[in-house]
Amino acid sequence: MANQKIAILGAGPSGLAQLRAFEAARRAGVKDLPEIVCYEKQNDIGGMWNYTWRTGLDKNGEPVHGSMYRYLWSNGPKECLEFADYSFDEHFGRAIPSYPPRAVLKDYIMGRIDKEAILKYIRFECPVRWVTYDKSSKKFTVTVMNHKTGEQETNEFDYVVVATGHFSTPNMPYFDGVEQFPGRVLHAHDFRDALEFEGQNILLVGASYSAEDIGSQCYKYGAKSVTISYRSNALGFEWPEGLEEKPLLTHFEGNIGHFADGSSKQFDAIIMCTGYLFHFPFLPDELRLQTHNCLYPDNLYKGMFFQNNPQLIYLGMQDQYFTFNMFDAQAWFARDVMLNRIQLPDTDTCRDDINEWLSRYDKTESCNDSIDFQASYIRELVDATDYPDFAVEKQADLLKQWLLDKQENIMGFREKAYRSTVTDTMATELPGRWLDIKDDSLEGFMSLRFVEPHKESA
Ligand code: FAD
Ligand code: NA7
Repeated sequence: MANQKIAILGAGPSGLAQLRAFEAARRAGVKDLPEIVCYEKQNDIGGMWNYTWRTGLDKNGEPVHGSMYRYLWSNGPKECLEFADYSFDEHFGRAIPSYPPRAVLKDYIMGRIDKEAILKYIRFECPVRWVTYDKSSKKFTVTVMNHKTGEQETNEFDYVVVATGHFSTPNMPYFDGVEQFPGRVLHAHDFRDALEFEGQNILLVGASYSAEDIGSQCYKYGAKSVTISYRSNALGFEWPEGLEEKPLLTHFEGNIGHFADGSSKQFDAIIMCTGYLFHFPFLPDELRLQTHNCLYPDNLYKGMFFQNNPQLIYLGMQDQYFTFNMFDAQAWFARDVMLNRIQLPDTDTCRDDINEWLSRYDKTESCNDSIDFQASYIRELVDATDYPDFAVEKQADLLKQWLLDKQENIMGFREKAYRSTVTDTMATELPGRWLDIKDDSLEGFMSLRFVEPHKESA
């Protein structure tokens, strides 16, 4: 192993999980570890959780990675993303509510990183430009642009772990007349501050997490009206007055949007909440994962190992009910394959296994089925490694409750509290309505007077 080299592309939660997995092995006394280099486009760790005010291009002229915005609060209970080897209690030293704002979650992610042990592997401001594979040497060549030196660098690796995320390159549809729309037209990727839309009539196209959350944000921060236009299914929540759903937008005439049901409305701004493209501009076709946002991308054995070349490993490419702990489960499994502790089966057996998971996925009908599906995927990975066991099935139950809570009150679900499956600690409650708490900073949130949960909800 010692003379093996591994490239990790990206230092977001998935890339960090991979670094942490090797670090855990080192701490457990494994001596013969491979050499690791992690290339990161940004100048810090944290991936999507780094808030940036920039849109378009970054200071180096690279596409801005960040899609997160001010006032973003966790959209799922923190109890369902808790690291099994680093609890919220360990980080904060006391119980906090179940839905923290972005800065609080980022603080938690960063808290687990032993900076001294991990940062030395990361090369910041080094976007990966190109990756090739040589069949005879069985090695990858990775070329990066080092913006710190202004020079390109090329190195060879035995494994490449792609952890570059998939919520960064906008899927931007066209609607007739949009080019004449007189107001702002942007994608959710470029949305930064809901206050920009205070007093405006805004149209959100798309009906998934981004539309739900950006719509709620804009309502919270004073938009005059929010209209969500859906293509397949409405989100279907009981929205407060001022927020409504309409079927698909057909076209614009000036600032008037027309919808499939024949209705129309005047808008000041349009936000396309139409999802993201899987975009790997640094990969040639034969190495490139081609998929859409789903729970089991095809051609990935165990959701990670590229069928055409299992030395190429993709982390975090699934749509995500579970996040950080799923990335950990993947990273530990991937590490054990790279350390030869787990042997990958032959190509046909991998294909059969992928097919088996895809056919299970085909049978999922409801959101609850999807949650169970992802939980069983994680269970399989966790059972195969020494990642600390955690109650993924109980977390799946919490996610099902989360869905019910959103149905009950889409503007108030973040006031609910859940019990940690890792430490058994019951979360505290927010001291007031989520709608009324406007400061999303770490300091502001941690200085709130959290309320001990009522006995019955505990
Ligand atoms: P990312 O976090 O996207 O990190 C990828 C990293 O790769 C980045 O640091 C990027 O700079 C780097 N990179 C990209 N291209 C290159 C390149 N060519 N060369 C070098 N480096 C590169 N999850 C939750 O659990 N809770 C939430 O509330 C939540 N809210 C979300 C809200 C929004 C708006 C979005 C977009 C996502 C949200 N998510 C949420 C999901 C989020 O994507 C995951 O939590 C997590 O960030 C995924 O980690 P990742 O490491 O796979 O990808
Ligand atoms: P998603 O979950 O991939 O959803 C994309 C949505 O956009 C979905 O409702 C799509 O409708 C809709 N869509 C896509 N193309 C179109 C067109 N052409 N017209 C109308 N509607 C369209 O992306 P999100 O950004 O919501 O969420 C991604 C992550 O970001 C998530 O993890 C969050 O935590 C934050 P469909 O249902 O396919 O008809």
